Amino acid sequence: MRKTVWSMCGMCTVRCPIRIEVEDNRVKWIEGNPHLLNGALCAKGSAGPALIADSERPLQPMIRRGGRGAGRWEKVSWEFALDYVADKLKTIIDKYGPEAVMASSRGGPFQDLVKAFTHALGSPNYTNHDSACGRNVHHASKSLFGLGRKGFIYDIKNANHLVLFGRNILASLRPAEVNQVLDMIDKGGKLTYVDVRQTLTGIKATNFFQVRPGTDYALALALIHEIIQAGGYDREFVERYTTGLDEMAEFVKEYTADWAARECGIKVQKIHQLVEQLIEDRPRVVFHPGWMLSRYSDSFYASRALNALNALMGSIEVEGGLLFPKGPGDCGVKGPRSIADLSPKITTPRADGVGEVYKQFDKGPGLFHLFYKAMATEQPYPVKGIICVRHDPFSCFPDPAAQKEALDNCELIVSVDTHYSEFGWYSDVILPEATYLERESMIAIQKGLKPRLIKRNKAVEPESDTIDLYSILHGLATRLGLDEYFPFSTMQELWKWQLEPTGRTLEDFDEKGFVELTGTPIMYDRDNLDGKFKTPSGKIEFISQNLTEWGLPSWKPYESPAKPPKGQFRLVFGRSPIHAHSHTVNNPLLNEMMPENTLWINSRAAGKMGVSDGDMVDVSSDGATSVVKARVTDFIHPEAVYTVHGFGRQIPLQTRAYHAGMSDQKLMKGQLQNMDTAGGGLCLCETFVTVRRSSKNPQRKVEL
Ligand SMILES: Nc1nc2c(c(=O)[nH]1)N[C@H]1C(S)=C(S)[C@@H](COP(=O)(O)OP(=O)(O)OC[C@H]3O[C@@H](n4cnc5c(=O)[nH]c(N)nc54)[C@H](O)[C@@H]3O)O[C@H]1N2
Ligand SMILES: Nc1nc2c(c(=O)[nH]1)N[C@H]1C(S)=C(S)[C@@H](COP(=O)(O)OP(=O)(O)OC[C@H]3O[C@@H](n4cnc5c(=O)[nH]c(N)nc54)[C@H](O)[C@@H]3O)O[C@H]1N2
Ligand code: SF4
Ligand SMILES: [Mo]
Repeated sequence: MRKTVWSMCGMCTVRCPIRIEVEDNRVKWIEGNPHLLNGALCAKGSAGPALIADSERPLQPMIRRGGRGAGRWEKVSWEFALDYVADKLKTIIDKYGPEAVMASSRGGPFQDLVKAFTHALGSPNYTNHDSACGRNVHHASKSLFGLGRKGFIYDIKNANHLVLFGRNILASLRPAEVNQVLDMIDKGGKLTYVDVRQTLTGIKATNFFQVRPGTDYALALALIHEIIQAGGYDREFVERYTTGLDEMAEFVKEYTADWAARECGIKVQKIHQLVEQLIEDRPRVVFHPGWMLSRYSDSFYASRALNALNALMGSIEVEGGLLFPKGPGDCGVKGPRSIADLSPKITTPRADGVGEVYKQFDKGPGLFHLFYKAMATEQPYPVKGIICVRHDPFSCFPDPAAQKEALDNCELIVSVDTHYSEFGWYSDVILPEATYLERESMIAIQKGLKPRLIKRNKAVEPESDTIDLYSILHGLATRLGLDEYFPFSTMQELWKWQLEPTGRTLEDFDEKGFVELTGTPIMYDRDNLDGKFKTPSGKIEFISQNLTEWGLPSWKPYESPAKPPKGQFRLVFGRSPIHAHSHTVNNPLLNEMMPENTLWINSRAAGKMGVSDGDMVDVSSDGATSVVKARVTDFIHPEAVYTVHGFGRQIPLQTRAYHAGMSDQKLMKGQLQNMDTAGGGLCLCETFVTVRRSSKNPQRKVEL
C-alpha cells in the first residue's frame, strides 16, 4: 500500500518541503508539499529517486590505502571507520591541541550538528562554503542594516518592480520564489534584469541591460545618484531611519547616468527610464542584493549599493518590499532547542584569523579559504585535521591544485558525503551519509511572515551501508568521550528534546509535514521600526560606523574593471536549472538531460578566431587547460566567456560525469586567496582565459 511521507528535499540546499509516496520501501512519487508549494518541484527535486538508484556513489565507509587521490580504497565497516577516524583525531588533538582540527559543512538549518561537534572537540574552527558564495552580500547587508543576508525576505509577489543584478532567479532557483516572480509579472509588475548575457530571467524582463562584465557597481551608483538628484527617494523613511545620506549623495555626485552608460556599455535613456519607473513604483520595489556575489573585487560595494537603493525606495517592511523574517519570539512562543547549545563555548582564536586579524568579518563560519593559509604556514597555529560534511572544497574554491598542496600538510582528511566529491576522492576516509530520502534530520525553524517548524522524515530504509549524520557524529563523539554533547541515541530522542520548550509534539507534524507557529502573517509597524536595525546607531547606515572603525571606506571609489588582453576573455559562470553545483552532474536522470556544459562565446569574437558553434575549444589559464564545446551566440558580452559551473569532474568511478565538459574553478589559477577585503568573498570572476580551437577528437574523453 502506498503511504505519504512528509519531508524536505535534499537535492540542493534550498530544502523545499515535499510530499513523498512510498510503496514497498520504494519512492514512487515526489512533489512539493501541496500546502506550501502547490505541488511544485524543480527538475533536480524530481530526480531524487535516481539518486537512490545511483550505484556510482560510496555505499559503505572507505579508507584510503594508496596515495592521496590514487583511488585505492578499502571498504570497511562503520565500527572500523569510526574507530579509525576517532583514533586519528585523538592523535592530532594530543599532539597539536583540539584547535588543530577544523570542520566545514554547507550551511543551512542543519549546520548546528557540525558546529556542535567541532566545539565539543574544543576547536573554534567551524567553517562553511560561504566565502565562495554569499559572504560579500552578508557583510554588505550587515554594514548597512546591522542584519546579515538572511535578515530580510523579499515579498516579490506583491512588488511593483523587481530589480536583479546577475541574480538569475528563474534558473538559479527556488521554486517558491520562481512562482512569486511569475505571479508578480502576471499582476503587471516590472522586472529589470542586468547581466553580461541573456538568460532565462532576462527574456522575461521589462528592462534588460547587457553590461560590460564587472560594472554593476557603476550602474548601482548612478541609480543612487539619479534618484537622489531627482528627489525621488522616500524622504520620510530616509529621514526617520537612515544616517549618512548627505555624505553618500556627495560621494555619488560624479557617478551620473551618462557616465554609467558609457562605463557599462548601455543606453543612457534606458537608465533614465528605469529611474522614472522606480520612483513611480516605490515603495513596492525590491532590489535583490544578490545571493552569490563572490565575483568581482567590488562586489561587496555593489551589494551595499543595491541595499542602499532599497533604503532609498523605503521598501523595508512594506508589502511588496523587503520584510523582516519573523521567528518563534514574534509568535509569543519558544523555539526548538539547538544541539549546539549543549556544546561548550570556545574562546581560542580561530585559525582563519577571523575576529582577530580580520575584525570586519563575522566569526560565525569564518572564511574557509584562509584555513589553507594556516595549513601551509602553521600560523597562527597548525591545522592538521579536516572534516568536510556536505561540502566539496575542490568544486567550491578556486584552484584545486593549490588546495591540494595546502592539504598535504594535514594528517587526516575526512569527507562525509553522499557522493564521491572531488575532495572526498583525495581524502583519507569517506564516510557515506544516507541520502535525504533515507534519513531523518533535526527539527529546524523556517522564519518568515508565518514562521514554521520543519522536519525531515525518512521515506525509505537505505539499502546500502550508509547512515545519517547524527549517527556518524554521535559515533565519533562516543569514541572520543564526548557523549555529554551528543547524549541522544536516536533522532526521535533528539526531536523530543528539541521540541520540549515549544509545547509542540511530534504528532503535530503529521497533518501537513510542518508546524505553523502562527495562523496569520506577522508584519511590524513600519512607523515604529526602532530597535530593528542592529547597527551601532540603530539606523540604516549609508556611512557605516563599523566600517569606518575598521579602516574601510563605506563607499569605494569606482575603478573600471580591467579589459582582457587581446585573444583573452573574462571567465564568468553560473548555474543551470537542471543541476545543483557539481553534485548532480553524475545523477543518471539529470545527466541525461544535461550531460556536459559548453563555453558561451560571442559570435563576433568567435568569428575572428575561426571558432564555430559546436567546435571543441581549449580554454586555458596559467598552465591549466580545459577542453569543451563552444556555444557561439550573440547573447553574451564580447569580453566574457561563460560556462555552467560544476562540470569537468575527475572521478573515474563517476562514469557519466568523468571529464564531461569543463571545470571553471580549475582555471582560476592563483585565485585561492584573492579575497574582497571588505566583504570576505572570493573574486571568482577575476580570471582571464585564452580560448583556441582544440585539436581534441570528440571521441576522446579525458584531457591530455
Ligand atoms: N568556480 C566556481 N566556484 C563556485 C561556484 C561557481 O559557480 N563557480 N559557486 C559557489 C557557490 S554559490 C556555492 S554555494 C559553492 C557550493 O559548493 P559546495 O558546497 O561544495 O557544493 P555542493 O555541490 O552543493 O555540495 C558539496 C557536496 O555535498 C554533497 N552532498 C549533497 N547532498 C548531501 C547530503 O545529503 N549529505 C552529505 N553528507 N553530502 C551531500 C555533494 O555530493 C557534494 O560533494 O560553490 C561556490 N564556488
Ligand atoms: N538550479 C540551481 N539553482 C541554484 C543553485 C544551483 O546549483 N542550481 N545554487 C544555489 C546557490 S548556492 C546560489 S548561491 C544561487 C546563485 O544564484 P545567482 O547568483 O542568481 O546565480 P548564478 O547563476 O551563479 O549567476 C547569475 C548570473 O551572473 C551573471 N554575471 C556574471 N558576471 C556578471 C556581471 O558582471 N554583472 C552581472 N549583472 N551579471 C554577471 C552570469 O552570467 C549569470 O547569468 O543559486 C541557487 N540556486
Ligand atoms: S530547489 Fe529543487 S532541488 Fe532544491 S530543494 Fe527545492 S526541489 Fe529540491
Ligand atoms: Mo551558493
